[in-house]
Amino acid sequence: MLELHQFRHSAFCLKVRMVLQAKALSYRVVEVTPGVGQLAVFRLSGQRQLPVLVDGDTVIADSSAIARHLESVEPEPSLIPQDARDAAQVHLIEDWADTTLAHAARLALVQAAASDPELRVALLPDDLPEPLRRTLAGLPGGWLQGLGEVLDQGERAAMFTSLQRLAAAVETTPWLVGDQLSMADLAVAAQLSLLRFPASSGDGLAGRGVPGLSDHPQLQPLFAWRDRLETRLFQVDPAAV
Ligand SMILES: N[C@@H](CCC(=O)N[C@@H](CS)C(=O)NCC(=O)O)C(=O)O
Repeated sequence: MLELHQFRHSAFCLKVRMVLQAKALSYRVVEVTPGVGQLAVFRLSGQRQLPVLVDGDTVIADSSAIARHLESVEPEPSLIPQDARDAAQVHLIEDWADTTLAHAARLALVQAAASDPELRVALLPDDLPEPLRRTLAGLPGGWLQGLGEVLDQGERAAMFTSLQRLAAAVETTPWLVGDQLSMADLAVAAQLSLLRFPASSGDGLAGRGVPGLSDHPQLQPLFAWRDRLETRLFQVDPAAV
């Protein structure tokens, strides 16, 4: 059986789960603990990032490489259009979602978690010892912001404009490219999970997200589109959100 090594709240890992679900493939999930667990990931795949897919003797890192592998293992339904122009657009949107959107959404979430202890705790791995969990919850706001990069106003505004345009697009059609589900839809929907958590994130997180974006009226059509896609793929109960 296919084995997906993942971090539970990683958007790239969600992207791969979406591909597996879309293709109705059976798989087993191996949850990796950030830090210590990545030693085993390195031994397995020669690098430390997740997702990693194990398919028999084949070990593949990187969500896009995994998606291409799954496309060859199970061509139906195809997530890469036959038409060359559509295929090029899918590739560009997937690349944008995996780089520009992923970067901005991750920083926006880190900033939101810095000032929200509940969000911070909900994002921690399940197997973290309780005393450490309590310590992290009790840290004053701003501790995460000191850790690294900050999303500047220009980057946040650029992300918002892109999301606004996508929101307008999905009000008229359910597919970002062509007339069927593609990698473009899955790559964008997966990264949106960082801005507003989907039902599959579980009770502590579902429906929560980055203030100012997750609750912005103009972006609601986009989150509703993502929720419909999730429901279709995972058969989750929308009432649970
Ligand atoms: N391009 C990679 C990006 C994967 C990635 O950034 N994974 C993050 C989790 S979301 C990771 O493993 N971070 C831990 C690290 O870099 O040590 C993909 O598409 O899979």
